[in-house]
Amino acid sequence: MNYIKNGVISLLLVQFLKLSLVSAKLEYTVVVDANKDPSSLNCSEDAFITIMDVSVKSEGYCKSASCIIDNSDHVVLRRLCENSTNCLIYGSNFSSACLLEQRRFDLSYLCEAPISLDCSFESDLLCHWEQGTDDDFDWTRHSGKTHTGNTGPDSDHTTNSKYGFYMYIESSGKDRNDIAQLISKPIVCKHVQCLTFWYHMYGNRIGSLYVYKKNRTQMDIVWERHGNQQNQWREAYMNLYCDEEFQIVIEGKIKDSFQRRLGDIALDDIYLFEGSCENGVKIICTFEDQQACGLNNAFDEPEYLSWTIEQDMATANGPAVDHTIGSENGFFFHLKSLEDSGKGRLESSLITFIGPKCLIIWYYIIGNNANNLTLYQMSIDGKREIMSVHGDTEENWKKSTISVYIALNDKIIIEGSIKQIGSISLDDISLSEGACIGN
Ligand SMILES: [Ca+2]
Ligand SMILES: [Ca+2]
Ligand SMILES: [Ca+2]
Repeated sequence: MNYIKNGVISLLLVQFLKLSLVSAKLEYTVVVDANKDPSSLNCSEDAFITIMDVSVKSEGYCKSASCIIDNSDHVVLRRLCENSTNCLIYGSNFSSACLLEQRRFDLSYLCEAPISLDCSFESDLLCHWEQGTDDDFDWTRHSGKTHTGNTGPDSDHTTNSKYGFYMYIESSGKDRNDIAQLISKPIVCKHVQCLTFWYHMYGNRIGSLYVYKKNRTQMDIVWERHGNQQNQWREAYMNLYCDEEFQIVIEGKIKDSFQRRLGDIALDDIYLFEGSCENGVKIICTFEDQQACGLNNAFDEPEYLSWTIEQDMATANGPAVDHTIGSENGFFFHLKSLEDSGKGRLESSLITFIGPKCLIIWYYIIGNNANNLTLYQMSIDGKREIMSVHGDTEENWKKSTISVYIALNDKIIIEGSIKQIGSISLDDISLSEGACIGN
């Protein structure tokens, strides 16, 4: 939890988020001819002109290969048009020598309009998302339960009620491996953007949910989940790095099985903002970069054990898959004792990210109820327990949600205690603005 580094930035970004939008762009070309009326460059009301290219047409006296438009004319063009929604270009505006005889050239420009890809699906317009057409079926907008029992959510995520809408893939009547895609408007590239949304994947025969980053030549998987994720809405978040324009494709896929379909996958509350997820609304520790996220082992008592970052512990008394990506390739924090008993303590860095926060932690305890995981908040007034759980017969990833009020320079302490052979694992620890609601 790199609180010190991210704290101030996080608070600023929260303020900034409401204003942060991505852009959609449309490219046009006009022919500018000095011997005719002025040419007009037009964008829609909320879109701004960017000059892309000025190239001399090949016919006439002016040979494109030999005619290079002076830099001063590019400057004039930009001054006349850029950051406006429309402008007029006269041939007489230009002074490049090669344009003197035949003032005729192509001018391509871009209309760039801010759009938001945020969508709660409460309106049937799907915001700036569209149904894919190169797929097998469409996503369905729906409220309340889906039409098939034992799969799908009972309510949407935004309103947590049967009146709120979400999108889902209706699995009944579909063929195995059928896909349905939701595709965003093109996104003008920024260094990094954070995409978050909530998904619901409940049922025995749930297929897969993929997010792709699509550019002109390829589609890359940036996020994926497979199979049953229990009857709850879960949050997905991913950084989208880019060096060119791209679209986001969210794809639901029917399970590769001949059994009756019971795999309704749902989606709600998409949110895209500039900056990385870690610096934005929340601090997230997935351990996928194999960094400890500001959590350090405290060896202040001699018998204390060490937490380590691991993956695929299937054969060594740990989870076979991590929580973030549900894969044997995913990483998590892990504590185990080779002896019968032991304790391991992790301490966060000092937190400067103050105020009411929601702390979420995913844990996996192997062993019986003698094995405990306890969280403390360490403040100037001392140490206070904020969560305590122990192992049970159901070994899987479980979630704990804790509302905390963080004061300046508080620390979070995570203590695992193993008394029976087994282990404790942690993944996807997040700290986000405000008390926990609807988690
Ligand atoms: Ca909704
Ligand atoms: Ca479709
Ligand atoms: Ca992980």
